[in-house]
Amino acid sequence: MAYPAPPLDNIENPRKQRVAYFYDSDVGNYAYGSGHPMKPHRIRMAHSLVMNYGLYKKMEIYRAKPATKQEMCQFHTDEYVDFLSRVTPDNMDMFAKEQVKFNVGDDCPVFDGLFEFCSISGGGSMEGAARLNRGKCDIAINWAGGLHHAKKSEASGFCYVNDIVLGIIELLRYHPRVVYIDIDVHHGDGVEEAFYTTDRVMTCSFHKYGEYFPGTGELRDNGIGKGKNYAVNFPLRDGIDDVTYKSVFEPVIQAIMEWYRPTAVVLQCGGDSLSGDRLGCFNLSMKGHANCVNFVKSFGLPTLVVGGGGYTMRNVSRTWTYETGLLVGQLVGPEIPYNDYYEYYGPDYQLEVRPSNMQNANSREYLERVKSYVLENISRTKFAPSVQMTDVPRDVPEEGNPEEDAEETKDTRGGSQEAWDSHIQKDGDLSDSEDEGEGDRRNIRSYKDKERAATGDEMVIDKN
Ligand code: YEM
Ligand code: CA
Ligand code: ZN
Repeated sequence: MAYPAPPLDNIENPRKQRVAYFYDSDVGNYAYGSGHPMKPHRIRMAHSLVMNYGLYKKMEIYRAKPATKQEMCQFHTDEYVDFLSRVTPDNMDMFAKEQVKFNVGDDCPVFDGLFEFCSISGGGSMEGAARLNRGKCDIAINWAGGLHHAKKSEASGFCYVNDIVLGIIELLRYHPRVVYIDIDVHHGDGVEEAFYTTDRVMTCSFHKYGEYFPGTGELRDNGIGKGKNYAVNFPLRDGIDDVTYKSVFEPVIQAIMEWYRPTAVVLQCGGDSLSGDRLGCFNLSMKGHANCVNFVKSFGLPTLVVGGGGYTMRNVSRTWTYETGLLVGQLVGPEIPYNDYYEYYGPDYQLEVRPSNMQNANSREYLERVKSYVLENISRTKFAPSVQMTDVPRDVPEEGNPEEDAEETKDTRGGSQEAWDSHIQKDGDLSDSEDEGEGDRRNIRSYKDKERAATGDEMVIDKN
Protein backbone atom coordinates (compact mmCIF):
# COMPACT_ATOMS: atom_id res chain seq x y z
CA MET A 1 0.00 0.00 0.00
CA ALA A 2 1.61 3.29 -1.04
CA TYR A 3 0.23 6.73 -0.34
CA PRO A 4 2.70 9.25 -1.72
CA ALA A 5 2.08 12.71 -0.28
CA PRO A 6 1.83 15.30 -3.03
CA PRO A 7 4.64 17.85 -2.99
CA LEU A 8 3.74 21.00 -1.09
CA ASP A 9 3.73 23.22 -4.17
CA ASN A 10 1.03 21.10 -5.74
CA ILE A 11 -1.76 20.36 -3.35
CA GLU A 12 -4.65 20.28 -5.82
CA ASN A 13 -6.82 17.56 -4.47
CA PRO A 14 -8.79 15.51 -6.97
CA ARG A 15 -10.82 13.87 -4.18
CA LYS A 16 -11.86 17.01 -2.28
CA GLN A 17 -11.98 16.55 1.45
CA ARG A 18 -14.72 18.57 3.15
CA VAL A 19 -13.33 20.71 5.95
CA ALA A 20 -15.17 21.88 9.09
CA TYR A 21 -13.30 24.60 11.02
CA PHE A 22 -14.17 25.38 14.64
CA TYR A 23 -13.56 28.84 16.03
CA ASP A 24 -14.98 30.78 18.95
CA SER A 25 -14.12 34.48 18.93
CA ASP A 26 -14.13 34.56 22.73
CA VAL A 27 -11.00 32.40 22.80
CA GLY A 28 -8.53 35.23 22.19
CA ASN A 29 -9.80 37.17 25.20
CA TYR A 30 -8.54 34.67 27.77
CA ALA A 31 -5.15 35.40 29.30
CA TYR A 32 -3.01 33.15 31.50
CA GLY A 33 -1.35 36.20 33.08
CA SER A 34 1.39 38.66 32.24
CA GLY A 35 4.65 37.02 31.25
CA HIS A 36 3.06 33.62 30.81
CA PRO A 37 4.18 32.05 27.50
CA MET A 38 0.78 30.54 26.61
CA LYS A 39 -1.28 33.15 24.77
CA PRO A 40 -4.73 32.19 23.46
CA HIS A 41 -4.57 35.41 21.40
CA ARG A 42 -2.47 33.46 18.84
CA ILE A 43 -5.64 31.56 17.85
CA ARG A 44 -7.40 34.85 17.08
CA MET A 45 -4.34 35.95 15.07
CA ALA A 46 -4.46 32.73 13.07
CA HIS A 47 -8.19 33.15 12.49
CA SER A 48 -7.75 36.69 11.21
CA LEU A 49 -5.11 35.49 8.73
CA VAL A 50 -7.27 32.54 7.67
CA MET A 51 -10.19 34.86 6.93
CA ASN A 52 -8.09 37.47 5.13
CA TYR A 53 -6.56 34.84 2.87
CA GLY A 54 -10.14 34.00 1.88
CA LEU A 55 -10.01 30.45 3.19
CA TYR A 56 -13.56 30.77 4.55
CA LYS A 57 -14.75 30.16 0.99
CA LYS A 58 -13.37 26.64 1.04
CA MET A 59 -14.65 25.35 4.37
CA GLU A 60 -17.55 25.49 6.78
CA ILE A 61 -16.98 27.52 9.92
CA TYR A 62 -18.66 26.61 13.19
CA ARG A 63 -18.72 27.79 16.73
CA ALA A 64 -18.93 24.62 18.80
CA LYS A 65 -21.16 24.23 21.81
CA PRO A 66 -18.78 24.58 24.77
CA ALA A 67 -18.03 21.26 26.45
CA THR A 68 -20.10 20.71 29.57
CA LYS A 69 -18.85 19.48 32.94
CA GLN A 70 -20.53 16.17 32.23
CA GLU A 71 -18.74 15.82 28.91
CA MET A 72 -15.37 16.64 30.47
CA CYS A 73 -16.03 13.92 33.06
CA GLN A 74 -15.92 11.29 30.33
CA PHE A 75 -12.18 11.51 30.95
CA HIS A 76 -11.54 13.75 33.94
CA THR A 77 -12.66 13.07 37.49
CA ASP A 78 -15.79 14.79 38.79
CA GLU A 79 -13.80 16.31 41.62
CA TYR A 80 -11.22 17.89 39.31
CA VAL A 81 -13.80 19.26 36.86
CA ASP A 82 -15.85 20.60 39.74
CA PHE A 83 -12.77 22.42 41.02
CA LEU A 84 -12.06 23.92 37.57
CA SER A 85 -15.64 25.12 37.33
CA ARG A 86 -15.57 26.83 40.74
CA VAL A 87 -12.12 28.34 41.18
CA THR A 88 -11.59 31.99 40.22
CA PRO A 89 -8.82 34.52 40.88
CA ASP A 90 -11.08 36.06 43.55
CA ASN A 91 -11.82 32.88 45.50
CA MET A 92 -8.65 30.85 44.90
CA ASP A 93 -7.36 31.39 48.44
CA MET A 94 -10.20 29.16 49.59
CA PHE A 95 -8.88 26.38 47.34
CA ALA A 96 -5.27 26.26 48.59
CA LYS A 97 -5.31 22.50 49.16
CA GLU A 98 -7.01 21.78 45.84
CA GLN A 99 -4.51 23.93 43.94
CA VAL A 100 -1.70 21.69 45.16
CA LYS A 101 -3.70 18.52 44.57
CA PHE A 102 -4.66 19.47 41.01
CA ASN A 103 -1.31 21.08 40.12
CA VAL A 104 -2.76 24.52 39.56
CA GLY A 105 -0.17 27.24 40.12
CA ASP A 106 2.74 28.67 38.08
CA ASP A 107 2.52 26.76 34.80
CA CYS A 108 -1.25 26.37 35.06
CA PRO A 109 -2.52 29.49 36.81
CA VAL A 110 -6.07 30.31 37.81
CA PHE A 111 -7.21 33.06 35.44
CA ASP A 112 -10.47 34.81 34.68
CA GLY A 113 -12.73 32.58 32.58
CA LEU A 114 -10.51 29.49 33.00
CA PHE A 115 -13.43 27.07 32.85
CA GLU A 116 -14.99 28.76 29.80
CA PHE A 117 -11.63 28.61 28.04
CA CYS A 118 -11.45 24.86 28.72
CA SER A 119 -15.02 24.43 27.50
CA ILE A 120 -14.26 26.16 24.21
CA SER A 121 -11.15 24.10 23.59
CA GLY A 122 -12.89 20.84 24.55
CA GLY A 123 -16.12 21.62 22.71
CA GLY A 124 -14.29 22.25 19.42
CA SER A 125 -12.51 18.89 19.49
CA MET A 126 -15.58 16.95 20.62
CA GLU A 127 -17.77 18.52 18.00
CA GLY A 128 -15.14 18.08 15.32
CA ALA A 129 -15.04 14.38 16.19
CA ALA A 130 -18.85 14.18 16.18
CA ARG A 131 -19.05 15.69 12.69
CA LEU A 132 -16.40 13.27 11.43
CA ASN A 133 -18.35 10.40 12.96
CA ARG A 134 -21.49 11.41 11.15
CA GLY A 135 -19.71 11.76 7.83
CA LYS A 136 -20.51 15.48 7.69
CA CYS A 137 -16.91 16.39 6.99
CA ASP A 138 -13.66 14.64 6.16
CA ILE A 139 -11.36 16.94 8.12
CA ALA A 140 -12.20 18.92 11.27
CA ILE A 141 -9.91 21.69 12.53
CA ASN A 142 -9.79 23.08 16.07
CA TRP A 143 -6.76 25.30 16.61
CA ALA A 144 -7.99 25.99 20.17
CA GLY A 145 -7.45 22.32 20.95
CA GLY A 146 -4.36 20.17 21.25
CA LEU A 147 -3.87 20.56 25.01
CA HIS A 148 -2.07 17.24 25.32
CA HIS A 149 -0.51 17.53 28.79
CA ALA A 150 -3.76 17.59 30.81
CA LYS A 151 -4.26 14.50 32.98
CA LYS A 152 -7.35 12.80 34.36
CA SER A 153 -7.23 14.77 37.61
CA GLU A 154 -4.37 17.15 37.16
CA ALA A 155 -3.47 20.22 35.16
CA SER A 156 -0.02 20.16 33.55
CA GLY A 157 2.08 22.12 31.08
CA PHE A 158 -0.45 24.94 30.49
CA CYS A 159 -3.23 22.36 29.89
CA TYR A 160 -6.25 21.79 32.15
CA VAL A 161 -8.78 19.80 30.11
CA ASN A 162 -7.54 17.28 27.57
CA ASP A 163 -9.67 18.12 24.53
CA ILE A 164 -7.76 15.50 22.51
CA VAL A 165 -8.73 12.64 24.81
CA LEU A 166 -12.34 13.87 24.74
CA GLY A 167 -12.26 13.99 20.92
CA ILE A 168 -10.75 10.51 20.68
CA ILE A 169 -13.38 9.10 23.05
CA GLU A 170 -16.00 10.55 20.71
CA LEU A 171 -14.30 8.99 17.66
CA LEU A 172 -14.12 5.60 19.40
CA ARG A 173 -17.90 5.46 19.40
CA TYR A 174 -17.72 4.87 15.65
CA HIS A 175 -14.15 3.92 14.93
CA PRO A 176 -12.48 0.64 15.89
CA ARG A 177 -8.95 2.07 15.65
CA VAL A 178 -7.82 5.67 16.08
CA VAL A 179 -4.27 6.87 15.60
CA TYR A 180 -3.02 9.94 17.47
CA ILE A 181 -0.03 11.77 15.97
CA ASP A 182 1.72 14.54 17.93
CA ILE A 183 4.28 16.91 16.34
CA ASP A 184 4.46 19.32 19.27
CA VAL A 185 8.06 19.65 20.54
CA HIS A 186 6.88 18.20 23.87
CA HIS A 187 5.85 14.62 24.58
CA GLY A 188 2.07 14.05 24.29
CA ASP A 189 2.01 12.56 27.77
CA GLY A 190 -1.64 13.15 28.74
CA VAL A 191 -2.98 11.44 25.62
CA GLU A 192 -0.49 8.58 25.82
CA GLU A 193 -1.36 7.96 29.47
CA ALA A 194 -5.12 7.94 28.78
CA PHE A 195 -4.80 5.17 26.19
CA TYR A 196 -1.69 3.35 27.44
CA THR A 197 -3.52 0.10 28.14
CA THR A 198 -5.72 -0.17 25.04
CA ASP A 199 -5.11 -1.26 21.45
CA ARG A 200 -8.07 0.84 20.24
CA VAL A 201 -5.85 3.92 20.11
CA MET A 202 -2.27 4.05 18.91
CA THR A 203 -0.42 7.14 20.12
CA CYS A 204 2.68 8.43 18.36
CA SER A 205 4.65 11.42 19.59
CA PHE A 206 7.79 13.01 18.15
CA HIS A 207 9.44 15.20 20.77
CA LYS A 208 12.56 16.59 22.34
CA TYR A 209 13.72 14.12 24.98
CA GLY A 210 16.40 14.67 27.62
CA GLU A 211 16.24 17.34 30.31
CA TYR A 212 13.08 18.70 28.89
CA PHE A 213 9.45 18.99 29.99
CA PRO A 214 7.57 16.73 30.78
CA GLY A 215 10.41 14.19 31.01
CA THR A 216 8.37 11.24 29.67
CA GLY A 217 8.29 9.69 26.18
CA GLU A 218 11.31 7.41 26.31
CA LEU A 219 11.83 5.25 23.21
CA ARG A 220 11.07 2.08 25.14
CA ASP A 221 7.79 3.26 26.64
CA ASN A 222 5.43 1.39 24.36
CA GLY A 223 2.25 0.66 26.33
CA ILE A 224 1.22 -2.08 28.71
CA GLY A 225 -1.25 -4.98 28.77
CA LYS A 226 -3.51 -4.88 25.74
CA GLY A 227 -1.84 -1.60 24.86
CA LYS A 228 1.64 -3.12 24.50
CA ASN A 229 3.23 -1.75 21.30
CA TYR A 230 0.36 0.70 20.77
CA ALA A 231 2.31 3.67 22.12
CA VAL A 232 5.09 4.99 19.88
CA ASN A 233 7.70 7.46 21.11
CA PHE A 234 10.30 9.10 18.89
CA PRO A 235 12.75 10.97 21.16
CA LEU A 236 14.72 13.71 19.41
CA ARG A 237 17.58 16.06 20.22
CA ASP A 238 17.87 19.80 19.64
CA GLY A 239 17.87 21.41 16.22
CA ILE A 240 16.11 18.86 14.03
CA ASP A 241 15.54 20.33 10.56
CA ASP A 242 12.97 19.80 7.80
CA VAL A 243 14.88 17.15 5.89
CA THR A 244 15.75 14.95 8.86
CA TYR A 245 12.30 15.33 10.47
CA LYS A 246 10.67 14.20 7.21
CA SER A 247 13.10 11.27 7.00
CA VAL A 248 11.71 9.85 10.24
CA PHE A 249 8.13 11.16 10.27
CA GLU A 250 7.05 9.75 6.91
CA PRO A 251 8.30 6.16 7.29
CA VAL A 252 6.92 5.92 10.84
CA ILE A 253 3.48 7.23 9.87
CA GLN A 254 3.46 5.10 6.71
CA ALA A 255 4.19 2.01 8.82
CA ILE A 256 1.43 2.86 11.31
CA MET A 257 -1.06 3.26 8.46
CA GLU A 258 -0.04 -0.07 6.92
CA TRP A 259 0.24 -2.18 10.06
CA TYR A 260 -2.33 -0.68 12.40
CA ARG A 261 -4.82 0.41 9.73
CA PRO A 262 -6.53 3.17 11.72
CA THR A 263 -10.00 4.23 10.64
CA ALA A 264 -9.60 7.78 12.01
CA VAL A 265 -6.71 10.11 12.78
CA VAL A 266 -6.12 12.88 15.31
CA LEU A 267 -3.18 15.14 14.45
CA GLN A 268 -1.79 17.49 17.10
CA CYS A 269 0.06 20.36 15.38
CA GLY A 270 1.85 22.07 18.27
CA GLY A 271 3.70 25.06 16.84
CA ASP A 272 6.54 24.93 19.37
CA SER A 273 8.42 22.54 17.08
CA LEU A 274 8.98 25.52 14.75
CA SER A 275 12.33 27.25 14.47
CA GLY A 276 12.63 30.22 16.82
CA ASP A 277 9.93 29.13 19.25
CA ARG A 278 10.21 30.80 22.64
CA LEU A 279 10.16 27.46 24.50
CA GLY A 280 11.06 25.03 21.73
CA CYS A 281 14.45 23.80 20.49
CA PHE A 282 13.73 22.36 17.04
CA ASN A 283 14.53 24.00 13.71
CA LEU A 284 11.51 23.27 11.51
CA SER A 285 10.38 25.80 8.93
CA MET A 286 6.69 26.41 8.34
CA LYS A 287 6.83 24.15 5.29
CA GLY A 288 8.69 21.43 7.17
CA HIS A 289 5.97 21.48 9.85
CA ALA A 290 3.23 21.59 7.22
CA ASN A 291 4.74 18.63 5.40
CA CYS A 292 3.56 16.48 8.30
CA VAL A 293 0.01 17.78 7.87
CA ASN A 294 0.14 17.20 4.14
CA PHE A 295 1.49 13.68 4.57
CA VAL A 296 -1.21 12.73 7.09
CA LYS A 297 -3.89 14.27 4.86
CA SER A 298 -2.74 12.20 1.89
CA PHE A 299 -4.09 9.01 3.52
CA GLY A 300 -7.63 10.36 3.10
CA LEU A 301 -8.87 9.16 6.50
CA PRO A 302 -11.35 11.09 8.68
CA THR A 303 -8.98 13.45 10.49
CA LEU A 304 -9.29 15.78 13.47
CA VAL A 305 -6.58 18.46 13.35
CA VAL A 306 -5.86 20.35 16.57
CA GLY A 307 -3.41 23.01 17.74
CA GLY A 308 -1.30 22.69 20.88
CA GLY A 309 1.85 24.45 22.01
CA GLY A 310 3.50 27.31 20.19
CA TYR A 311 4.95 30.32 21.98
CA THR A 312 6.17 32.66 19.26
CA MET A 313 2.71 33.86 18.35
CA ARG A 314 3.41 35.30 14.88
CA ASN A 315 4.97 32.00 13.74
CA VAL A 316 2.19 29.87 15.19
CA SER A 317 -0.48 31.92 13.41
CA ARG A 318 1.50 31.86 10.14
CA THR A 319 1.88 28.09 10.27
CA TRP A 320 -1.67 27.21 11.32
CA THR A 321 -2.96 29.48 8.55
CA TYR A 322 -0.74 27.82 5.97
CA GLU A 323 -1.87 24.42 7.24
CA THR A 324 -5.54 25.45 7.07
CA GLY A 325 -4.91 26.38 3.42
CA LEU A 326 -3.27 23.07 2.75
CA LEU A 327 -6.16 21.17 4.34
CA VAL A 328 -8.74 22.97 2.20
CA GLY A 329 -6.58 22.54 -0.93
CA GLN A 330 -5.54 26.18 -1.38
CA LEU A 331 -1.91 27.10 -1.07
CA VAL A 332 -1.58 30.57 0.53
CA GLY A 333 1.14 33.19 0.63
CA PRO A 334 3.82 34.33 0.44
CA GLU A 335 2.68 37.91 1.15
CA ILE A 336 0.75 38.42 4.44
CA PRO A 337 -2.59 40.05 3.54
CA TYR A 338 -3.80 43.01 5.57
CA ASN A 339 -5.47 41.68 8.71
CA ASP A 340 -6.35 42.73 12.28
CA TYR A 341 -2.85 41.93 13.51
CA TYR A 342 -0.79 43.01 10.51
CA GLU A 343 1.84 44.77 12.64
CA TYR A 344 2.90 41.46 14.23
CA TYR A 345 4.33 40.27 10.92
CA GLY A 346 6.85 43.05 10.30
CA PRO A 347 9.37 43.96 9.14
CA ASP A 348 8.98 41.72 6.07
CA TYR A 349 5.25 40.79 6.23
CA GLN A 350 6.02 37.40 4.68
CA LEU A 351 4.22 34.20 5.62
CA GLU A 352 7.25 31.88 5.67
CA VAL A 353 8.83 30.78 8.96
CA ARG A 354 12.47 30.20 8.08
CA PRO A 355 14.88 27.79 9.72
CA SER A 356 17.93 29.15 11.53
CA ASN A 357 21.55 28.03 11.26
CA MET A 358 21.43 26.20 14.61
CA GLN A 359 23.23 22.89 14.85
CA ASN A 360 21.25 19.68 14.35
CA ALA A 361 22.18 17.40 17.28
CA ASN A 362 20.33 14.45 15.68
CA SER A 363 22.93 12.48 13.74
CA ARG A 364 21.86 10.24 10.83
CA GLU A 365 23.04 7.23 12.83
CA TYR A 366 21.00 8.19 15.90
CA LEU A 367 17.85 8.73 13.84
CA GLU A 368 18.31 5.45 11.93
CA ARG A 369 18.74 3.53 15.18
CA VAL A 370 15.60 5.03 16.75
CA LYS A 371 13.64 4.58 13.52
CA SER A 372 14.58 0.89 13.27
CA TYR A 373 13.43 0.25 16.84
CA VAL A 374 10.16 2.10 16.27
CA LEU A 375 9.39 0.37 12.96
CA GLU A 376 10.12 -3.02 14.46
CA ASN A 377 7.63 -2.35 17.26
CA ILE A 378 4.95 -1.05 14.91
CA SER A 379 5.20 -4.26 12.90
CA ARG A 380 4.09 -6.13 16.02
CA THR A 381 0.68 -4.43 15.90
CA LYS A 382 -0.45 -6.16 12.70
CA PHE A 383 -3.36 -8.03 14.14
CA ALA A 384 -4.69 -5.80 16.88
CA PRO A 385 -6.09 -8.58 19.12
CA SER A 386 -9.32 -7.06 20.30
CA VAL A 387 -10.20 -5.29 17.08
CA GLN A 388 -12.08 -6.86 14.21
CA MET A 389 -10.32 -6.30 10.92
CA THR A 390 -13.58 -5.71 9.08
CA ASP A 391 -14.19 -2.05 8.42
CA VAL A 392 -16.98 -0.12 10.04
CA PRO A 393 -19.24 1.84 7.67
CA ARG A 394 -18.38 5.54 7.55
CA ASP A 395 -21.79 6.46 8.96
CA VAL A 396 -25.14 4.89 9.47
CA PRO A 397 -28.09 7.25 9.02
CA GLU A 398 -30.44 7.42 11.95
CA GLU A 399 -33.84 5.96 11.36
CA GLY A 400 -36.52 8.61 11.28
CA ASN A 401 -34.42 11.42 12.74
CA PRO A 402 -35.41 14.49 10.76
CA GLU A 403 -32.51 16.51 12.13
CA GLU A 404 -30.11 14.10 10.47
CA ASP A 405 -31.52 15.02 7.09
CA ALA A 406 -31.78 18.75 7.73
CA GLU A 407 -29.80 20.78 5.26
CA GLU A 408 -26.60 22.24 6.63
CA THR A 409 -26.57 26.00 6.99
CA LYS A 410 -23.39 27.01 5.31
CA ASP A 411 -21.61 30.02 6.77
CA THR A 412 -21.14 32.03 3.61
CA ARG A 413 -19.20 35.21 4.23
CA GLY A 414 -18.34 38.51 2.77
CA GLY A 415 -17.43 41.94 4.07
CA SER A 416 -15.25 42.88 6.99
CA GLN A 417 -13.53 40.76 9.59
CA GLU A 418 -15.95 42.09 12.20
CA ALA A 419 -18.91 41.06 10.08
CA TRP A 420 -17.50 37.58 9.65
CA ASP A 421 -16.79 37.28 13.32
CA SER A 422 -20.19 38.53 14.39
CA HIS A 423 -21.75 36.18 11.87
CA ILE A 424 -20.04 33.20 13.37
CA GLN A 425 -20.26 34.04 16.99
CA LYS A 426 -23.39 35.96 17.61
CA ASP A 427 -25.79 34.92 14.91
CA GLY A 428 -26.41 31.55 16.49
CA ASP A 429 -28.84 30.31 13.88
CA LEU A 430 -26.17 30.37 11.22
CA SER A 431 -23.59 28.01 12.53
CA ASP A 432 -24.04 27.07 16.14
CA SER A 433 -24.08 23.34 16.00
CA GLU A 434 -26.76 22.92 18.64
CA ASP A 435 -29.19 24.05 15.96
CA GLU A 436 -28.17 21.13 13.82
CA GLY A 437 -29.21 18.37 16.10
CA GLU A 438 -25.73 18.03 17.59
CA GLY A 439 -26.45 19.87 20.80
CA ASP A 440 -26.18 16.62 22.68
CA ARG A 441 -23.16 14.95 21.14
CA ARG A 442 -23.80 11.79 23.14
CA ASN A 443 -27.29 11.34 21.74
CA ILE A 444 -26.06 10.12 18.42
CA ARG A 445 -26.21 6.36 18.43
CA SER A 446 -23.88 4.67 16.05
CA TYR A 447 -23.59 1.36 14.32
CA LYS A 448 -20.99 0.39 16.90
CA ASP A 449 -23.18 1.50 19.81
CA LYS A 450 -25.96 -0.73 18.57
CA GLU A 451 -23.55 -3.61 18.11
CA ARG A 452 -22.15 -3.06 21.60
CA ALA A 453 -25.59 -2.85 23.15
CA ALA A 454 -26.36 -6.20 21.56
CA THR A 455 -23.11 -7.88 22.63
CA GLY A 456 -22.61 -6.13 25.93
CA ASP A 457 -19.13 -5.17 24.70
CA GLU A 458 -18.70 -1.67 26.06
CA MET A 459 -15.69 0.37 25.20
CA VAL A 460 -12.77 1.67 26.05
CA ILE A 461 -11.38 3.56 28.85
CA ASP A 462 -11.11 2.40 32.35
CA LYS A 463 -12.42 5.39 34.29
CA ASN A 464 -10.82 4.25 37.53
O1 YEM B 1 9.34 22.87 33.11
C1 YEM B 1 8.25 23.06 33.62
C2 YEM B 1 7.95 22.77 35.05
C3 YEM B 1 7.88 23.93 35.94
N1 YEM B 1 9.09 23.47 36.63
C4 YEM B 1 8.97 23.32 38.03
C5 YEM B 1 9.09 22.29 35.84
N2 YEM B 1 7.21 23.52 32.89
C6 YEM B 1 7.29 23.83 31.49
C7 YEM B 1 5.95 23.52 30.88
C8 YEM B 1 5.95 23.62 29.42
C9 YEM B 1 4.62 23.30 28.83
C10 YEM B 1 4.58 23.47 27.37
C11 YEM B 1 7.63 25.26 31.30
N3 YEM B 1 7.11 26.29 31.95
N4 YEM B 1 8.48 25.69 30.38
C12 YEM B 1 8.49 27.02 30.45
C13 YEM B 1 7.63 27.41 31.44
C14 YEM B 1 7.28 28.77 31.87
C15 YEM B 1 6.21 28.95 32.69
C16 YEM B 1 5.83 30.24 33.10
C17 YEM B 1 4.72 30.47 33.93
C18 YEM B 1 4.38 31.76 34.29
C19 YEM B 1 8.00 29.91 31.44
O2 YEM B 1 9.06 29.73 30.63
C20 YEM B 1 9.70 30.88 30.11
N5 YEM B 1 7.66 31.15 31.82
C21 YEM B 1 6.59 31.35 32.65
C22 YEM B 1 6.24 32.63 33.02
C23 YEM B 1 5.14 32.85 33.86
CA1 CA C 1 5.18 15.64 20.40
ZN1 ZN D 1 4.59 21.87 23.50
